[in-house]
Amino acid sequence: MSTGTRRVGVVDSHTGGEPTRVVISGGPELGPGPMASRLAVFRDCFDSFRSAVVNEPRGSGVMVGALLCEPVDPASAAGVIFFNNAGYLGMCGHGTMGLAITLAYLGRIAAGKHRVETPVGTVGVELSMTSHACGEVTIENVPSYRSARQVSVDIAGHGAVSGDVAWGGNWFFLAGNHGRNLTLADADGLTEFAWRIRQALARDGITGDSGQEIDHIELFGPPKRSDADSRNFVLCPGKAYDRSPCGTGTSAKIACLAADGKLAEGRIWRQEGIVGSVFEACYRRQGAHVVPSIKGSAFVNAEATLILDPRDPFEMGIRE
Ligand code: PYC
Repeated sequence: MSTGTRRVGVVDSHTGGEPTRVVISGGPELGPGPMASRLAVFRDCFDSFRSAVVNEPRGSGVMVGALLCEPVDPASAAGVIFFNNAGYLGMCGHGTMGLAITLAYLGRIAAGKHRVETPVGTVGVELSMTSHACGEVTIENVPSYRSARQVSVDIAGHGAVSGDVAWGGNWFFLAGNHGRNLTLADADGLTEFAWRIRQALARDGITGDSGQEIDHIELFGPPKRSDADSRNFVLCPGKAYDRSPCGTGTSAKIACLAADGKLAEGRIWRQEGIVGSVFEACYRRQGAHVVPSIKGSAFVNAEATLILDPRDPFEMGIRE
């Protein structure tokens, strides 16, 4: 091994088919501030580390990274910053479930309720006694809300598509009447279609609050499973689609259902994702917002040491 080689400890898991790679050692030192300011340090000073962990040849477009951090509040179980092939995420629902099951695997948390600090707020995680057997984790997400109802955008080669704009820890455009069949076999076609929606939103200046980019597109259709209420296809910022039903996307969905009076407080919504996994969601009200609880299953599937060798031309991953 050459001088300057770095070793990075990771634990991989998947939540309903969507991977999470938690960096448990060897990550950059980001200082003591809240997760939002540590994210800024990560992005400004150590972005190549993000690429090294999730991009090819070690990772892929679908991989979501999670940098495990010391929390600000010692009562929290952990702090975390989520990232992917394109950049950084405010929150990540499947990733928080993956982090919780990883911390349990490492013996750092036990069954019960815990708090995890993220760049967009502190979230709750709950592991049951049986979590080790069935991988079940419930997260209580940041307050979520719909900011705009049925906004219409013209999609090249398709026509108008209307959808809601909502916050669930990331910004989403949620469309139901799009005329597409949500099948895994058509993942490429759905990806191109959702990407055109994202481009049209940017072109028309349609954003989340304070001009924040809507970087997640969520299409809905009828469920295939008899135990689900709806099926979705979620396109993430780096053009990979979420294999899980998307925790922040499901939060945004129930915020919209609540705003339309279609889902009462405490009632269960079962969201099926494009590969057939399901998240179970409900909410409690908090002023004008809803606080979503999302339950899914996550499993650890690898524990590894990444080798960052300065002789390797792709030491820090393949980047644009
Ligand atoms: O589960 O919130 C989520 C998520 C966001 C991007 C990928 N998964």
